Amino acid sequence: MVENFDEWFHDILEKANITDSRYPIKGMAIWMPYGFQIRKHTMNIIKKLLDEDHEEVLFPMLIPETELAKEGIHVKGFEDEVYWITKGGQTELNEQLALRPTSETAMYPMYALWIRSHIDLPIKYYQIVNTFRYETKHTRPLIRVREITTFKEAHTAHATKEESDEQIQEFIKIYKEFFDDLGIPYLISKRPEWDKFPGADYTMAFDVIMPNGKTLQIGTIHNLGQTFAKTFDITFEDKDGEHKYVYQTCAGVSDRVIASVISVHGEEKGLRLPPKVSPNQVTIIPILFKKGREEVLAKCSEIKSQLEGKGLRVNIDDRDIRPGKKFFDWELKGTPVKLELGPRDLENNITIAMRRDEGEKIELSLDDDLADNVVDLLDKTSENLSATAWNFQEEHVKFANNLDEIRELVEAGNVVKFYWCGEEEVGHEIEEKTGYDVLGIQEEVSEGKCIASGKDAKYIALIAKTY
Ligand code: P5A
Repeated sequence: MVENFDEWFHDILEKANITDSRYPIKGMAIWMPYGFQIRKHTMNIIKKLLDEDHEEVLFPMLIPETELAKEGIHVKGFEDEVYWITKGGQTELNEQLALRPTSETAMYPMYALWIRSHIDLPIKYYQIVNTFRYETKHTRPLIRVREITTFKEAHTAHATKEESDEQIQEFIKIYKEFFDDLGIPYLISKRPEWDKFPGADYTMAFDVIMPNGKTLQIGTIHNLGQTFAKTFDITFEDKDGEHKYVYQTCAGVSDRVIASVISVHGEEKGLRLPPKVSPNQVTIIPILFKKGREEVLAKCSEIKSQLEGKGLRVNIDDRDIRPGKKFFDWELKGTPVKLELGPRDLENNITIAMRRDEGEKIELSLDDDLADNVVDLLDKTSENLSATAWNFQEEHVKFANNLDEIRELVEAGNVVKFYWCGEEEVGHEIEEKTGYDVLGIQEEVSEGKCIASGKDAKYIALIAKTY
């Protein structure tokens, strides 16, 4: 477990060549090659999951002020965060243009043109783009950025409320699969009224507990009801000939997903990447002496091809530096399995494998089974990283019976469950008295008394320190 998480996170991004935050605009950073690869593999997973039942599109980045301003609640929610373009060259624009903070108001005027009849529904589009938010809270690479470079946003429209509720369940299922693939545990909750997405009927959120006990929101799913449909006049002619407003949903994940992959699995010595997103799943390290050098290198290439034949991503680190330094580097970069091969191993027809998550050395023989054995080590790595992360979550969600217990438990690095009557003022009171954030409702209950008002509890809710 990492001691000083914020410092560790900051350092690892640079040391592992993930991002460089020295770009001269606050909250905007560069994706470096190693980070870019992790990002690519991560986004490929969510794309594949969405592509089964959604279609990818690409909208312009600029939104005319008149469109952005149309939905009152939405624009109110974002008014302090929008970047504006006011000039084209020397010319003042007739209408200022917003850099999208999210794309509802870019997309929905077009949905109004595209949707005519019930046969046009449902529409299930998504895009992966950069969005801009002038965040006023302390910015942090990947966690709170002003240019969200990896904004996956899905936007759907349906004929009925039931279908839109089903879509919410579908998004929940997709996000579960996504985070399961990454070995990232999650807490799912319904956000309180005061923290839902601006313009939504309700918001479901995925949060992960970071190593320091603070939670990070890593995915949100919103049922927009008919609010935007009414604002942007998105109607369709139903089977009965009546003109009706559509029901809409949207769902998003961001760079935060990659932040969580790094943070949840990382440890003092560096990253521990889940094989599914690791740029190299296997790194081969030749141990080279003058004698037998060519033979060892030739065998390494042969092993590489053998593993690639199983669809694995493999690299050979043949840099002219000490093997110890190579081990150190790949430990830092979190490659899941290392294979070491020296002249003596070659003589004995073996290679020494090491799993990044466990660090134990395993002798594998250099025969036809090698690739299967390596795949097996990678599978075990994925399972172990996931199980370790889920155990951490289980150990860090506690139940409190009063506000003092909440404070004690949160300060000790936990997320805390408590009984809540569900009243908004009481929720605010709990947040004010503790200084923490109510994440949301986890389940409805018919027993227990509210921790603050003493009234009958309606829910078990979650409270935590948050990013
Ligand atoms: C859903 C997609 C939306 O914007 N519109 C389209 C909806 N929801 S959201 O909750 O506001 O954001 C979606 C995801 O982005 C994360 N996020 C951020 N990540 C990094 N830096 C930021 N400044 C930032 N702001 C929001 C949210 O946590 C959510 O996962």
